[in-house]
Amino acid sequence: MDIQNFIKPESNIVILTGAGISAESGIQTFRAADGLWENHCVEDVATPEAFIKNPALVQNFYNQRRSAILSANVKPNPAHYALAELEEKWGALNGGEALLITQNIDNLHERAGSRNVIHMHGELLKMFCTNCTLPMQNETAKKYDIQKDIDEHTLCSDCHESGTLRPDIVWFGEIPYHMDVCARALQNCDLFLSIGTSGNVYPAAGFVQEAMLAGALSAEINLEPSANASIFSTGFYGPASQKVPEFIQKLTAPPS
Ligand code: BJW
Repeated sequence: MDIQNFIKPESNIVILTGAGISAESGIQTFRAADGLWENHCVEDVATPEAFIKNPALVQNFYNQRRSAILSANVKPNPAHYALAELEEKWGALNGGEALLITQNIDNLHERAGSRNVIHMHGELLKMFCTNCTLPMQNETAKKYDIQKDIDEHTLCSDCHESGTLRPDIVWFGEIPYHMDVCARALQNCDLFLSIGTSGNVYPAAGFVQEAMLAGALSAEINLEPSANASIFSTGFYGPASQKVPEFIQKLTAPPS
């Protein structure tokens, strides 16, 4: 299917990215290889219950991943740059809007130049204080930048308690951020593009259905068909660094 010929002027695009877009930048995907981190199932480390039971273990998981994304080897790849260029050009070319929603907690979209990024699962370089935050108010909590490790001695600069800071990550059972913005964009979307996500985690995995029920076309770009591949209008399979720039080049080329 040639998506380009179906995109009319003033079309709105919603792009959802997952761990696969950052794989070629040197960041391991969430469910990579055996799905284990130091013999713990990754799903079991990314929960509020795990944090209450063993905060040091959970902080260690995120401390390691924070230092990994800050390492000199980790850089945006051509897929991140192509999306930043799309954001910059789309309004002028088409008159519509392009919204980037990422499940990723790294900062590679911003480093590639994307300005308007929704981090629905939070950000690894931010933290908040559980003592200063009302229960279930993670989204509106005061966020602090963090580049170093967090441990039981890290002090909150506001309440001066120690051991109360946690990474600004949406864990299983918590409500993802900016759901209202996502729902509005999916309602008004003409093309939904999903990149590098396995389609296992909701609500993100259900976005394709929401967009299609509102009349959108949809495409996925992934190494292999995702868990909900059969729902998409079309799919392009291969490394994101190659397939995303190809797709965006076609989408933004003048009609022949
Ligand atoms: C490449 C590539 C290359 C590789 N090029 N591609 C039963 C049924 C349905 C739902 C539930 C259920 N039981 C519980 C739930 C809800 C639960 C859920 O979905 N659980 C599932 C496991 C079933 N969801 C939640 O709890 C969410 N909250 C919620 O639902 O609240 C209720 C609510 C919602 C809305 C409104 C009101 C109320 C919260 C989910 C939070 C997820 N958090 C995590 C961890 C934190 C971040 C972190 O530590 O990294 O977010 S989980 C983890 O999965 C992480 C990711 O963002 C997320 C998605 O993973 P992703 O990105 O798809 O990565 P992978 O590794 O799975 O896949 C990578 C893909 O890339 C693969 O397909 C590769 O092939 C591909 N790839 N290299 C292109 N080079």
